[in-house]
Amino acid sequence: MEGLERTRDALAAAQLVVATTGAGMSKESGIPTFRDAQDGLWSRYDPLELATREGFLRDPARVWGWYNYRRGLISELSPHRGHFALAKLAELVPRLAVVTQNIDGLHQRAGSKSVLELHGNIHRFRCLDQDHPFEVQIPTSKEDGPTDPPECERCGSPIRPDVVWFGELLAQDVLEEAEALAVSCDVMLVIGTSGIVDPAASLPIAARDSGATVVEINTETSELSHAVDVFLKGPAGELVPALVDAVEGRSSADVNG
Ligand code: BJW
Repeated sequence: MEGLERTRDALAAAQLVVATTGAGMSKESGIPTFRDAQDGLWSRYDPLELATREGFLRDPARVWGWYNYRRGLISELSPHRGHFALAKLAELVPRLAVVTQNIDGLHQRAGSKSVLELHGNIHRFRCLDQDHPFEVQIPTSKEDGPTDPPECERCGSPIRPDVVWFGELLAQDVLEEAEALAVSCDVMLVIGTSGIVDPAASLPIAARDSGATVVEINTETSELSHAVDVFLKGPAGELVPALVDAVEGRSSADVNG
């Protein structure tokens, strides 16, 4: 497979590799993507009601209940071979950073050490008005039903998940670090994202414009496919391990002379 070989060679020569991941990375763990026509979250739920500040203000119990349900689902699932392979790849190159849009924490659970979470984390909470952190254990739910959010112990405003909703700014330090990684990496792997949501979607473009080899792994073409150097079509759970196997083969060949 020509694309796999080209990617292997680029990885073998790279000093800094960045893997940007989206919902497709977690699909094989059992977490639905957002925009899949059949079983994507937005085919059943309205993003404006559930993933915006305005939606939360309109119906906090609905949004809080939905996140409790999703957190329960995520807690029962595990990272898959692709997550573990990415953690392994970090041991085979001088430096690797994961920049993820996912809020599920699966990269960390698979052992990835350097993970930037662009859209926050579903297991963390803060208050709506003042961003006070909230560290009380929150029960999960087996059902998607309304539940009132707790109130902030300091200011009384409702508690929300520490994720980034539409129309909200990403944490500035996280975004700046992601942009710095994008413009300085030698290889960027773009795994399982539709490339629709900004500013995450601009990172592969920045990497390409700065001279990186950009490799996309996706089961379908995306908004970013036209801009990448290599498109590897297939599931992350198969292609990331295949890539790591190829790099390991290359490394041992080098060691053996
Ligand atoms: C596989 C696979 C397998 C399947 N293997 N691949 C107009 C009004 C207001 C805002 C905007 C506007 N126009 C533009 C904006 C900006 C907006 C935006 O980009 N909107 C677009 C939809 C147009 N962005 C924002 O608002 C961001 N903030 C911002 O820009 O601030 C400045 C600003 C403010 C106000 C106005 C304008 C600018 C914040 C974005 C926050 C996104 N939040 C969410 C929810 C997080 C919390 C939660 O999970 O509940 O983040 S939305 C959702 O989309 C989630 C994801 O991280 C994100 C990206 O989705 P992703 O990961 O790409 O998933 P999918 O489902 O789209 O794609 C899956 C892919 O996997 C597909 O390609 C499959 O083929 C593939 N796949 N199985 C490999 N096994």
